[in-house]
Amino acid sequence: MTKKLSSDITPEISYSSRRDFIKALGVAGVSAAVLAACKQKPFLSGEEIPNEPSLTDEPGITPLSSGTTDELGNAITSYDDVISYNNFYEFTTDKEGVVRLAKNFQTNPWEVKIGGLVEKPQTISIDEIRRRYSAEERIYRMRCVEGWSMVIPWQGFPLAALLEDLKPTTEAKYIRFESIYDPKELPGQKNLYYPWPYVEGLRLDEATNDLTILATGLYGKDLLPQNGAPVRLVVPWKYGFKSIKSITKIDLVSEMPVSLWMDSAPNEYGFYANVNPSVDHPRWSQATERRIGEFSRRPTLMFNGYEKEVTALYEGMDLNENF
Ligand SMILES: Nc1nc2c(c(=O)[nH]1)N[C@H]1C(S)=C(S)[C@@H](COP(=O)(O)O)O[C@H]1N2
Ligand SMILES: [Mo]
Repeated sequence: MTKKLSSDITPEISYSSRRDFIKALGVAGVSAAVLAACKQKPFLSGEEIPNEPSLTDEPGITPLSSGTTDELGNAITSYDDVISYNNFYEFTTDKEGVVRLAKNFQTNPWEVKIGGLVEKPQTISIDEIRRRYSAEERIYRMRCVEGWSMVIPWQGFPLAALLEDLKPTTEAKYIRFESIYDPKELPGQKNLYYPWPYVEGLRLDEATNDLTILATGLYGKDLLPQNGAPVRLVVPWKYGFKSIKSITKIDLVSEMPVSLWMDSAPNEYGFYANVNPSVDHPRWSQATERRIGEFSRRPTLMFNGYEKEVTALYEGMDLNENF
């Protein structure tokens, strides 16, 4: 099998999605003909468009306890966008096609096999995970390496809580995660270009940082398959691809794990993948991003705006080398 030189993760240039457009035009009251004519040139700036999160127009959505913005005052992304614009290559590389293909994906029963360099290896069911670790709400920005971002209200628990129960041995330096491997149910895994299963990893001190959570829900509801049900990682200061979905295996290891992206395009995707506006991707700039639901781009923040919480983790490291 020949490997392509670069991956399929491409910058998001033209998702001024029809949906966003139609929403905005609804507000402005402009005809569909004008929409067609202006497709490539958005004429409304983000500032003119009310970006109210629609918490109540989806049935079954619980009002959020911690408000409708993140700690920087950014509005949370609409539920509709969070559950219908997804990267989940096990289904398809088409972001707007995941939702349909993932619809009937079975995520209960589900087990996570945990082992490696721990005193207490265990296989836990998703029900047991939910019982043992009570979920709290965390509103986090998520910045995809492709140049778009969202603000998502997760429910989850600190990965540190699980690690405490596993009792990593002193040799454990990294944590390695694996997503489900099931080519019969996951059409994207028939694409042999990618080295399935999806693998990701963190350094142990990154894994135990309080920002790092295992999420089981969002917007007050259980995760849907397209968002990585029943349990996925969320590491908000790193590019979205680190936040591995539908986890079936966790191992504590002594060597830096090789992720799916490092394996398929090592010159483009490093182990750390910290959001950093001054380190460009080889094929595009990372200085700005488009918040889904907005039209104009905004500057990307160092560590995705979580500098205070995580800068100390990388003291003395060259972040250009360790991208
Ligand atoms: N197993 C798995 N996890 C994954 C991905 C994937 O393709 N497979 N895509 C990643 C990427 S690139 C991003 S941006 C986020 C998207 O999460 P969301 O669809 O819930 O917003 O999931 C990440 N986790
Ligand atoms: Mo991503």
